[in-house]
Amino acid sequence: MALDRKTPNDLNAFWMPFTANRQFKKAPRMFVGAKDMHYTTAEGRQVLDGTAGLWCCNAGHCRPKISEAIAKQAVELDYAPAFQMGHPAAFELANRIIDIAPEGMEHVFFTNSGSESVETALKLAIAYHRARGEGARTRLIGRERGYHGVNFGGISVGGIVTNRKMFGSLLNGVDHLPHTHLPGQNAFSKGQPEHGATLADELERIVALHGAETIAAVIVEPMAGSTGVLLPPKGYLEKLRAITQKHGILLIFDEVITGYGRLGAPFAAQHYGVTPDLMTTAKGLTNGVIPMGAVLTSAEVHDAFMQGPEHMIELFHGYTYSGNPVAAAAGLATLETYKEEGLFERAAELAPYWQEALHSLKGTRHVIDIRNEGLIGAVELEPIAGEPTKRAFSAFLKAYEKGILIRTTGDIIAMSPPLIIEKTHIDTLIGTLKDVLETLD
Ligand code: PXG
Repeated sequence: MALDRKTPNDLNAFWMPFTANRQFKKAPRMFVGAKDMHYTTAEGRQVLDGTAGLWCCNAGHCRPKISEAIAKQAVELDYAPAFQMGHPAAFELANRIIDIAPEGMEHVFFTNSGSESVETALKLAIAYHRARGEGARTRLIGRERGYHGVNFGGISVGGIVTNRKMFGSLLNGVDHLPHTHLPGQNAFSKGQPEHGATLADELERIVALHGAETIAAVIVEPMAGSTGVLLPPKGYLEKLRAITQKHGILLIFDEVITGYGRLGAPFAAQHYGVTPDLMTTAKGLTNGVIPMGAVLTSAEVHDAFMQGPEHMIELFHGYTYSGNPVAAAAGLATLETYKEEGLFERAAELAPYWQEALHSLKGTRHVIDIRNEGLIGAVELEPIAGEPTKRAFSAFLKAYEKGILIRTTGDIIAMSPPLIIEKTHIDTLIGTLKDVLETLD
């Protein structure tokens, strides 16, 4: 008998990522379709996408231009070896990314995910110094509450305790800056908070402790998404840039969430006016449709490797699917869609409306902080005493029942809708969330 593909016969085999598997499998939530701003559930309900999938479907769902480009590429050139061979789409996509990147970013290394972009950037940083004769620069500096994917380098520089503590001793030679969350001083700030720029000075303390000549790179999310939307205090990123520059340390911006228009500029680097040496990206690069990531580097980083005999491989790193043709086609069609529809500008235009809608939740039951930037928002809830995360997760379930998709981390609700969102959708999203919170225990 043919399987009804909308209701799999058994949920047991698939070990789901970052999911309460046992709970999910007792009461599964399945999407079977999507179009523009909405998902369709297996029961045939429409759910408004308040999160762009997982912060990735910036152009909304099932956009014909992207789907058609993928189909066309799959019948024309399905796969080409990524090492020692090329195909045009990957070169073209690299150029289109550089077209929208901050000045100074000149090269692109393709990966398949944000996590791989992070590993690639960390390896590039260490290898860059070695190539220049500074092989002692091996230390990597991350930040508390930072999220840089789930591979060993990423969780080592990352600062989310639950993602680290199960997995042994991690990379050595890593240190962390303090996080920038100062609720006592900054609660309910609209956009960048006023207080906390001096937290960047902690980098000077770390440099003094270890010696600049042992530090390869500092990696931060310019705006920390996954941990629950923590914005850089005014002046903070500028200070990080100045201190890293002063000590010859590379600055890596992890733009996996902030890249491709989420803040209203192509990248957070432009939004905040601070240019790093390397940038990690993924997600919105292909609208989330085909897995792909990209690391952007300055000419200085790239050129340090371009020495020695020309027949020699310069960098012993790469993936079977680096620059995969179908992914590259998806990336090209995605960037074209963003451009044709002016979606980054649209995000910038909608940001003030989004901000006011979000902050209208101030005073709603359980709400202890609201944070926003571009088309990102977070609503932090007072945790239930002794039961952290439970209140926000109940809100998530209730919101889903009422037809909106939100994300939760800890007791923080995060939202990051597709950039095609209309004001009426914002009203529905925030209005429904208000109802959910007012009726929540
Ligand atoms: N860096 C950053 C800054 C990220 O946000 C990654 C790296 C890893 O990307 P991959 O493609 O390997 O997952 C991310 C991913 C959430 C959520 O709801 C956030 C991410 C992924 C899934 C859920 O906060 N961020």
